[in-house]
Amino acid sequence: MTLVETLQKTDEYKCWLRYERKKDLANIEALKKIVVLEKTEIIKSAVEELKRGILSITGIEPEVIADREGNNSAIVLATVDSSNMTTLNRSLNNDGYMLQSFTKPKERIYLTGKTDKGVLYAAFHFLRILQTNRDYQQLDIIENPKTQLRMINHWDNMDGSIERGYAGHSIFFENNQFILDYGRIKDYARLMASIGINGISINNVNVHKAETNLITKELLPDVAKVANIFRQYGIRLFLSINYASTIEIGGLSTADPLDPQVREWWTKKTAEIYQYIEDFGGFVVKADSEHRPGPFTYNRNHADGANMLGEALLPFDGIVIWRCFVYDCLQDWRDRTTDRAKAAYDHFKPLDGQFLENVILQIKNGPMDFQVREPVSPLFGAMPETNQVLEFQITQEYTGQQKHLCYLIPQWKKVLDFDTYAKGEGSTVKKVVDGTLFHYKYSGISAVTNIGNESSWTGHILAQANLYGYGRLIWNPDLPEATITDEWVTQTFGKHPKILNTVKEMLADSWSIYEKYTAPLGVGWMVNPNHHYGPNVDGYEYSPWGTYHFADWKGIGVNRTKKDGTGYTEQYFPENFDMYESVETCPDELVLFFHHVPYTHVLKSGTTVIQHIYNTHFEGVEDVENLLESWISLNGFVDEKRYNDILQRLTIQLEHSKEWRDIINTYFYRKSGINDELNRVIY
Ligand code: GCV
Repeated sequence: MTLVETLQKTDEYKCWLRYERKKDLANIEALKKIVVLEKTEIIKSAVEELKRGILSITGIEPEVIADREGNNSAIVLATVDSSNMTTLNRSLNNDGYMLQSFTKPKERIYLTGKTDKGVLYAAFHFLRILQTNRDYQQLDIIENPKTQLRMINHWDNMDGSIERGYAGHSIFFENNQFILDYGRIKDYARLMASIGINGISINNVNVHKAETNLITKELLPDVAKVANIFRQYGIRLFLSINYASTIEIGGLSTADPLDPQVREWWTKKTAEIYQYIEDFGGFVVKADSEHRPGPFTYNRNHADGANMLGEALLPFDGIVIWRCFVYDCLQDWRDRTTDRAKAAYDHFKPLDGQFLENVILQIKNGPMDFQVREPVSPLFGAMPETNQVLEFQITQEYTGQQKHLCYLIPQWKKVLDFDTYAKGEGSTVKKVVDGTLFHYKYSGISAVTNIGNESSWTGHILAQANLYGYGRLIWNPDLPEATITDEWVTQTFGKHPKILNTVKEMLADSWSIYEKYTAPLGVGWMVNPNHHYGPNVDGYEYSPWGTYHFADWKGIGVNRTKKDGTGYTEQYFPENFDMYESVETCPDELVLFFHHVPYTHVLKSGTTVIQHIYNTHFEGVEDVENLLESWISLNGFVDEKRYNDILQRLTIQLEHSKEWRDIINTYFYRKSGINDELNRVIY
């Protein structure tokens, strides 16, 4: 048995596609036959998945038959065209589908997609209904994804390592070669398609020498093999490229985007890529940031750089995803007007309207870098003439590195629901990135994945909830958190109410618990240099001139006001500017992100800043103790392997949360000289 075949038998590997046996579904006539009205590669995947799922859930091995007349009870798979239901076209967008069931005269379940991709999504939806015990006999559902580009970014390097990866090595690369473990890549594609992902970039945005070669004829055949698997699941493959490829592998002496030779090189290179991969998605680019090359070297701007690539991709319907995470990591903050938070807006806002139609700007959710708590980036909504994509981080770089439990759906929902006021009230981020606010040609949501080659994919088994939840949330940003969590827990652990209620509660509180013992009131960055794990108040590597929190003996926080600070608040539309500019109206949770205040400043909660720091750090540890107890109460309800695995992580979390508590409390006690009102022991 191969390694992947062994893994395929384990619950942790199957994630939410466990297809647990349900006795009450053992004798359903409609599940015994599958009628297929159109055959494409993607519909073949849908049939295969239905067969696998139904066999596992019911014990029935469905037979695939041709039956246009409807004489049999069956599941019927069709596209709108093949089923002649053309009126449906008006109700469905490209990836949309309909689920309908009838009990008379025969039991028929129709899974109808606008395209074959819709059929595949409908098949996964139907299996979800069976897995979560919902009524499959009364189906009348129309589903359209609200987000057009639903993307996953890998930060995988060709040596097999993963930048900010906490679940083992890459599933694609090892020793500067492709692994081409088709079984694993296919299972990955199944997991991703089941939550609606339609684009995956497979390599790190920091493109080193080895990954630069991915677009050479030596490696493109292997890239194409991965793309072929993805295609069967409706996923387009993207590559991160080295902006200076013309120099690194093209034999030119420049990467100037306006140089005709450079442009010609990219045009030819892009055409070559499409010879290998006909549906290649396009390029993801990190330029002029953290030592990456970019157009600045040639006194060109980011529109010049992105448009050069856009032009090369345009004839093939490819797109450029150009990241806005552009800042000078060696910036000296001592003048107190320089502010990393301002960088993305300062670089990109003036370029609005100058990008080609197939260029999309990818913007991190916050202005800094995936901290536990940040305000929403003011760039959302600020560029009506430029396609925008939102970037989240599923991998838990600053949120516990998959050793700590931190369910990120509540954080992401807050971002998506944030009102930018770009076109008056109701201009939420979700409306910017679903393209409806400004009628973008391309828009969507991306995230850095948390998977690796460990048996559970995500290291911490409960971190699978972040991956699942990400896909479900971006399909429909209005889905309630509770719905997503219920679905995930039930599919992952079964339907026992004790498991459901306990795990749901643990997940729901986990982000705020993590915040309590790590990052008070919007302060981030108090982590060890480079690997970013564990407490170190002044540790972050890009703060050589001091700290990112500006704490001294009198107070703490960064003054980002227009009045006398860095002026960052000005980047927001007036309603949000007003809210953040005044310490009176700024929400407590972000007060130290926007204001420098004395330790004795009284928060809206009624406590002083210093007392809040002490309290939350003590509370945070107590909360982790409760998480651990909750999990222990599930002993016997969850299989031993997964139970012990999670137990072990929560035990580490408890130990490390104490370290956070002690280091942070001691630091601020020594700095401020103010005692804890409750006289608890602060080392
Ligand atoms: C891929 C942060 C991370 C880097 C990452 C960078 C980015 O700075 O620490 O590892 O690089 O973000 O998003 O490009």
